[in-house]
Amino acid sequence: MEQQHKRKAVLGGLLGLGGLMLAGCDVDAPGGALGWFLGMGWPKGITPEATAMYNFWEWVWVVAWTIGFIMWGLFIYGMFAWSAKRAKKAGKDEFPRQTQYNIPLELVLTIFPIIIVMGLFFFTVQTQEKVTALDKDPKVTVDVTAYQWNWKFGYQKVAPELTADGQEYVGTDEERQKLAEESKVDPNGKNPINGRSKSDVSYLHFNKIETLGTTQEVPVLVLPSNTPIEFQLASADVSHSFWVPEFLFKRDTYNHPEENKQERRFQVEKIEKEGAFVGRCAEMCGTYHAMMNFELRVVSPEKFTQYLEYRKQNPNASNADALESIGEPGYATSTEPFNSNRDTRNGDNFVENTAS
Ligand SMILES: [Cu+2]
Repeated sequence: MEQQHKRKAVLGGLLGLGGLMLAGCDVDAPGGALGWFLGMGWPKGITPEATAMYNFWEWVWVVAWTIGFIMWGLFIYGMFAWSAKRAKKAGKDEFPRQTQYNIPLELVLTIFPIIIVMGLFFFTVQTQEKVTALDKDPKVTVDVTAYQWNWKFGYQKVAPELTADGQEYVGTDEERQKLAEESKVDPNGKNPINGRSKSDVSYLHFNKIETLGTTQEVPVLVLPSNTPIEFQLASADVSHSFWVPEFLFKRDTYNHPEENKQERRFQVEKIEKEGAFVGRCAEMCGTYHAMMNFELRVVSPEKFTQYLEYRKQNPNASNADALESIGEPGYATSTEPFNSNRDTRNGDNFVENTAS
């Protein structure tokens, strides 16, 4: 008994150690032309989470192609080596030696796929845990509200190291948040959903500094580079999905995310590249779903501090003004707004940035 426990403990320890070793390595994917080919058209990621997924994606292809070539090789070899024609020429029977019920072979053919599936499973979980982890100590928390057919971005919290006055910035608009809270109860007493009003928007977040997308203007979400960021997602109507292709990540925006058992938060350790990146809605949400674009504008932390300060000091100025004040293009450069007027049927629903 004692012996058995010991053996179990040793085995457990070894498995744990092996797991740790595997979990500790995040091996770079092949580069160059091979890397490009194995990438199968995926964009290069701009966050450590995206890089982890990209590496995993490429290594899965390495394994898949390797297994593929082995199997094709065996298949083609078998076709020629044991053809009926060849057997006839050699004066042998039509059929080669039959090997069914070969226990060692069948064991190999059972165990190998199990090992492959276990390996894929292990690395999937490992990558997924890294990507969805909520332990990245965010310095900026942004609220993302999706609606048919645009986006609203708001700054919920910014850490002291990124503010001009060195104080933590809390952006919640208490007044509107209180109004939203009151919407839980229908004043006429008609509360059909578990005693709550149909127009309950208490789950939405309202901030003092917000960027709202319109038909004329693509919303530009300004974020600092090299900073941990948390996104909190929600939808004001149907389900949408927040997708920045360069994050290699998307997540649905729900209404009442908590009640719907959805995690509205996700974090990135940092955005490693500055610039403009198009963002899209990735959940079919109605007529103008395909036009529900936004732009992620990644600027240096210093510029971000100036941007935030400008918006704090000039609550009535537009996002474009704030962007221009830090020497950035005022409007989206990665995508264009579309006219969502349903009368436009000539395919000419492309409009210039005209908000100015
Ligand atoms: Cu949508």
